[in-house]
Amino acid sequence: MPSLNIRVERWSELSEQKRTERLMRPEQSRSLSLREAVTDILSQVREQGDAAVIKLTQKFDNPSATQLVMSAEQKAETLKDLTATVKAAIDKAYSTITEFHRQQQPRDIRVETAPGVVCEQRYTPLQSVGLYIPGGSATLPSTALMLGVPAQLAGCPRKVLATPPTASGGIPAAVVYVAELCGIDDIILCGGAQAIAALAYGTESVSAVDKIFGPGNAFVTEAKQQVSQDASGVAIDMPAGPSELLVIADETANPAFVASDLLSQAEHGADSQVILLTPSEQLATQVQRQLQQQCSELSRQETAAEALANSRLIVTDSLNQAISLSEQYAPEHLSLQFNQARDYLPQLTRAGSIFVGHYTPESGGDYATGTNHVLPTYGYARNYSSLGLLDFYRRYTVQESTAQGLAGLADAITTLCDVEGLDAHKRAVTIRLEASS
Ligand code: HSO
Ligand code: ZN
Repeated sequence: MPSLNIRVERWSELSEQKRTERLMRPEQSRSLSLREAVTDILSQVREQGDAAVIKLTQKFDNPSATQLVMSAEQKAETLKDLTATVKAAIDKAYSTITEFHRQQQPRDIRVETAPGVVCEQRYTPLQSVGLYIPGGSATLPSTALMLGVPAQLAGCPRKVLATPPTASGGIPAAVVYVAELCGIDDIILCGGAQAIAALAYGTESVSAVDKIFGPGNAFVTEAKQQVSQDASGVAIDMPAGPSELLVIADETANPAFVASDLLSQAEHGADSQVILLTPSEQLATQVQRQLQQQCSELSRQETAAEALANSRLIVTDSLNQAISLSEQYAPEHLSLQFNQARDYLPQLTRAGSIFVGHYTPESGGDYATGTNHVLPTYGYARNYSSLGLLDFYRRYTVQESTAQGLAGLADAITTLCDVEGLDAHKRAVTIRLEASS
């Protein structure tokens, strides 16, 4: 294996410009040609429905595709490939993820805000949700769990899962099994922008959904963005991009553990980004050595090596400096490998998900600790939340006032109507005051 392109750098020795560069994400392609290609796919599906989706599926995934919805027979046939070991692993993950998400159930509230005036906040599950599971280089039954479990717990009446078929038309048995566990109504065998279009606009065989969830490649992400801004009225979960991991570690960390975590995210894709921040130069050098050694043993070593070329091993002046740089970067995953790491949690709030201590590998959260692995990337941990049960509901309000209640608020309302110059608004109040006096 060739030597990896990853250096140890001291933060204090970097110029201002280099510092900015070091905390920058790799360029995400939202090129004009990508945007146009996606717009074209969306309009084909909007105009020609199933015929367009099937044609695109034949072109990109399965040359002999003839229908979109997976039949009961196809599901049964696929499930024959499920081994007892994989089934047990999925059952375990299903149980921890369900445990954690069940506790996130929102509660309605009812408040008397003034005498005779009651306000309520209620939650209702989204009517129909579309769960997108990427295909491509890795099959992701874990992502199906991360979307299917909260959709099921929220009680969304219609749940559709879309995933691209292989060239021979199949999808992994593990994904079909997860779909059954989570009570998915239909599995749609298509991927890419055409799948997002089918979910957003509906076709003859797929009815349009209210919200689309799930990660995907640049086409899927671009399609989600475009449909969320057009007249379809569909919502999306979050802008999601390539995987990221930032590790903060000190001399108490095990360099082999740290390197294994960095590689676990690097193997996702050449555009993944992994960063180590440490006040210990010795640790940084040991991790560099470990990366070289462990990477050469991976089946996806080329992908991991490409991702490592975008990655950084940075020596900071102190643990506190590492913490403030992490807050600036706002990583998708943040791993804390130093003693008493929990004590630092109050200072670390800008991350999608935090992994505390030497024995909490990031990959634990990808599969089975119970947290959700659909997380904000690209610095969106500044202002977007990690996916959770609440994302499968919508929140709305109710208010009721008695005649006396309205009388008590009348001065405030009518004065503000005058300030805004809105007579009809004011009249709707005074007409009632007159009627009730
Ligand atoms: N780390 C990925 C999720 C994943 N890992 C799925 C393995 N399978 C993004 O959070
Ligand atoms: Zn992962």
